[in-house]
Amino acid sequence: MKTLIEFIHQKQCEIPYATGEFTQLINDLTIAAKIVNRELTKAGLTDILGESGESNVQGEVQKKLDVFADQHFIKALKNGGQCCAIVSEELDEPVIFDDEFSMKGKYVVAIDPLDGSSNIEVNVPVGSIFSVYQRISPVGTRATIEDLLQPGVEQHAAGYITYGSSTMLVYTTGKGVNGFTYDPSVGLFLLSHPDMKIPEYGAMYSINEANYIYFPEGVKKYINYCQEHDKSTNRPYSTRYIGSLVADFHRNMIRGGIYIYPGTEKNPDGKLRLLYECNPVGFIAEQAGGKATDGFKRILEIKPKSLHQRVPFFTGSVLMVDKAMEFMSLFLENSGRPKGIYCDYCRKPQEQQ
Ligand code: P6P
Repeated sequence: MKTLIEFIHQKQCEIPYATGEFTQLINDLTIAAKIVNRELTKAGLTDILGESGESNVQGEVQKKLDVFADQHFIKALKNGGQCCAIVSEELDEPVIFDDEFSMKGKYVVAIDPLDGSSNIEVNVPVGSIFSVYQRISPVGTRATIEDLLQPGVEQHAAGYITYGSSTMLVYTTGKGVNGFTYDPSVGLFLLSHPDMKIPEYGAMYSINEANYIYFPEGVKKYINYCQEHDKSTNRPYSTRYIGSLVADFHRNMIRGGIYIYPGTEKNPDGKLRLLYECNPVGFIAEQAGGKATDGFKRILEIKPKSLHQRVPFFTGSVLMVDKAMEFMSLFLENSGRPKGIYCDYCRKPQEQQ
């Protein structure tokens, strides 16, 4: 079995910027992942469960493990010296290092340190998600907000760690997707899933149907399409929704399927964050032969306007995402907005908009 570092060194020639710094950065991320994994596996036994008493920028109550994971990813990236700035789901403001060592870092990182953490106390898989960009601002200076607001097409790497029945690192540097399973007995990530590809079709759709009445008409019609068992084609759809993006997406990576978190009447831009959820997962999806859109356009081409910007998210098997997009395009208002999505703004008479 090939270790992660052996794999990166072997691929070094294929990755133009895979200098030692890049290998170091990926290694820094895995150090934090190992520490988070250790705490997760004993979460039920130590006083690490429960709430930190704080809330994050999402307004979500932070679990103690959220804060723990955030602190360790930031510490690992700072100690490694390759990263000059971080945007994290857990922090309102970006971390922009101003020590000389860190300002020489070539990369900036967007992270969701512990996605799906509300599932921890019920022992459901959670994940960490990361997205890596080369900085735009000069090396040796303090990073700027422009370094962090780059579109997804500029990512140099993206990955997730899924803390499930086994802990896996899945990542891409734009040359395909590879999966590594963690062996705690030796403390190493070992290549277990080389050159991962999402099946172009699958039988699973993942969406929180409790929000059905608030979905755009196109999403409702797509769900109905999945549920209609057409005897001639015998479409064998099932629905699986874990409530943990990384776990739902990883299943779709292996078996095929679609994950949808659409805009709703209450939240027209949906729930998921562009920088540290949709861009990295979308990069992996595309590199594995899948697709990632907001229902209409490619996620990776969206120019971020703010660090914690939300976007509707449709990702997974290419033919399933295409079918869902077909329904989204069929049901549009004259304004071009998806039918069935309203917000206070667009409810106002036209002259006020
Ligand atoms: P809901 C977790 O909070 C998360 O960001 C994703 O991991 C997950 O797919 C989604 O939100 C669950 O959201 O509204 O269905 O509970």
